[in-house]
Amino acid sequence: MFEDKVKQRESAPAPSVEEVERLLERPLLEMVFEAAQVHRRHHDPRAIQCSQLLSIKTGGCSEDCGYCAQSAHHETGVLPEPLLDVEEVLAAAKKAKENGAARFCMGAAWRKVRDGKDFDRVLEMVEGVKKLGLETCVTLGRLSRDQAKRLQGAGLDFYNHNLDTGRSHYEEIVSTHTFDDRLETLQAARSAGLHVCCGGILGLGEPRRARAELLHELASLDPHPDSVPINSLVPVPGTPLANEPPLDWTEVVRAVAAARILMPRSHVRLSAGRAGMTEEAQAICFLAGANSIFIGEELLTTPNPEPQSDALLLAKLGLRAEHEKP
Ligand code: SAM
Ligand code: DTB
Ligand code: SF4
Repeated sequence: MFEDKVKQRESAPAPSVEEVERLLERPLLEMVFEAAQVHRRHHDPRAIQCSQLLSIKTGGCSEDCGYCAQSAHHETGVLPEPLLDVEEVLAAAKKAKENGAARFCMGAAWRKVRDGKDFDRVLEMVEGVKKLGLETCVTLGRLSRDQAKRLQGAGLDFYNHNLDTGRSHYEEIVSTHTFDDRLETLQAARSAGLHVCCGGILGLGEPRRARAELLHELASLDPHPDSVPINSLVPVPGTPLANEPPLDWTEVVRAVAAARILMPRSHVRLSAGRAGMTEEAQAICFLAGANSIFIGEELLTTPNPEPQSDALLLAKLGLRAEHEKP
């Protein structure tokens, strides 16, 4: 079994890119079976962690990420808006809690965090959301160690910062910052004792090898990321990747299964792209170890599945929210 090669101690080297590539090429159902076994050894297989997103600062971002609706480099119809008020954010968080979210994730279309009144306001948001009894997560772009400390002090649990794609494919997708910049921010978050949420996007025109590189990098983080979001590209008109053909659903299953095998204890989140997936494909992803989703009608700027259809799907599969007692 491949799992034997995955060292239980995360300080041991992760499987090489070549090994991960071979893992991704295995017969699909063998991979799913092994991933399901790993999943059951480390997690309650009926429990799904539920997070909800809110875009607290939308659009006008200086970065040129080729997939993103919020980059100022692309004409996507998403107009720049100022940072939301604290009250507005807390009202949305309250609603999210009522709708079954355990974690509230606030996203800002920033290249990096700048000290000043906007950052102070984000700190207030974190404090307020935490007081509502929710786990807190923010994704604000590049971050210094000092800023990470201040977020931690305000009650932040998770910092989301994705590696997005393999190192060799990164420059094809983004030119305004580097893969190493992303790694540096992850280190800053970790240095402040924050949990890290870090994953990537499938379907950016990358070869399978780049997916192997991404999974290798994620599994090389020590300790592994606490949450690993596996996003599928949501094609946004006006972006350079608007016409990228969708990936076959089996590639998503392969990435989820590999993430589960490589990072046995992490939460693997079936993230953006669920609205374009069938119930059957999602079910196989849950079998293969996905144990977290975004709930709620919207992601940041694009739609998520309807809450009623998500509730029905979880009920049909015998799954329940992780934070609700069986
Ligand atoms: N600006 C910050 C950053 O880049 O880290 C935070 C916000 S950014 C929108 C957060 C993540 O959303 C990206 O790293 C990417 O993984 C994901 N994302 C953005 N647009 C997407 C799309 N069209 N499809 C799938 N995932 C997307
Ligand atoms: C993550 O990995 N996916 C989320 C969250 N982290 C910030 C974002 C998905 C964005 C999908 C495109 C949009 O709605 O703009
Ligand atoms: Fe979008 Fe974040 Fe890239 Fe800005 S840095 S363009 S918000 S993904």
